[in-house]
Amino acid sequence: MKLRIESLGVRAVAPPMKRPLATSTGSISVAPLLLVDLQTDSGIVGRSYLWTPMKQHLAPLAALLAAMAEMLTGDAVAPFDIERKLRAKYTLLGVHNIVLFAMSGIDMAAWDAAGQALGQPLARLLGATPRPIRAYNSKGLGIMPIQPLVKEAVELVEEGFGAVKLRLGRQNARDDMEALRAVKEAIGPNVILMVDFNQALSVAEALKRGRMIDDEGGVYWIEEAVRADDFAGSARLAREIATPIQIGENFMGPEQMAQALAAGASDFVMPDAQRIGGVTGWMRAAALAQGAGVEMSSHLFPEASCHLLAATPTCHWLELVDWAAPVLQDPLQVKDGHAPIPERPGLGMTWDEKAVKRFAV
Ligand code: SMN
Ligand code: MG
Repeated sequence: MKLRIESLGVRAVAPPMKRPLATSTGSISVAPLLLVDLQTDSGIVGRSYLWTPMKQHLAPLAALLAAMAEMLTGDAVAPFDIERKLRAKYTLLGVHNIVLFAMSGIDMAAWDAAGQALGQPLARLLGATPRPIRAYNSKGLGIMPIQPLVKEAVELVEEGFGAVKLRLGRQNARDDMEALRAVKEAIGPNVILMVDFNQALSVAEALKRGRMIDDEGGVYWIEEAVRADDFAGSARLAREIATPIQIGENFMGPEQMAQALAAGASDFVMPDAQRIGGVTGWMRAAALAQGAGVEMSSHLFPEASCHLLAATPTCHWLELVDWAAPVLQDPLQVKDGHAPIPERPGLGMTWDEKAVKRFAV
């Protein structure tokens, strides 16, 4: 496999979300995505996509990708080499946030190209056999009135899942607890329920609500109760709250995940492929979770994450959202609460070009 990078194409799309989502940070109803096409000299095109919460964030991310592509033209499609080069070029700017997102997008597209060149799905490239990965339905269940919330909870389970995630972080703790009880009752005791505060709480408030959730019982994990980079505060929660504490979607690279693990910031981790450094960053993070004996789930990007979780020693849960499905020719399927890993080479994603045109921004 001796592919070289010829060029990089990026296209911005914003397909509507079937189930809009209100979190404690605001509401989203479209999925702003940047579709990445890594053109190689053999004709193989490596594909990945990146997500941002607002359409307005796509242009600066696209500009970064274009700048990186210029630095990589003619280089081998070798993800570790690409990582080393880009980390060196961006050290003085800071390998964080959207710089890291752009690097992750290129990394995932490079691994996809490698998979295509070898005719193997990414999971196999990583040394794992494709198998169904246990998934929770993470669509919807935002901060909304009880009646539609309860209806949506039932619908999400009926889509064929044994686990769903409820967003919390209302002004008043009692209102959160009311929503939690209503959803628990609607889905029954056999469906697993995670809750996600999206960093809404102070440490004191998180301790208070965490104790209320402990008393209520039946919650599988409490996600991002406090500011994502407050590892000390999160560690206090993990010590004092019985319900497992989950963080990780905002880990900026494996280095930050190492710091969180060292601080005992959570019981579980859930890195995001775009923030942890793509496939390469994920595999380094997976070794850290193995060393710490901590279960590791994914955040968004289910198409890539199912491959990654298959190769993760402490594989826990795949977060299933369908935000990219409108622009994919073969969206991920779910059966009996599991996502089967497609046998198509690489990440197995091809764009539905008609839909890409329709949802272009
Ligand atoms: C989340 C992430 C990104 C957008 C909306 C909601 C949430 C999750 O934190 O974990 O799914
Ligand atoms: Mg979350």
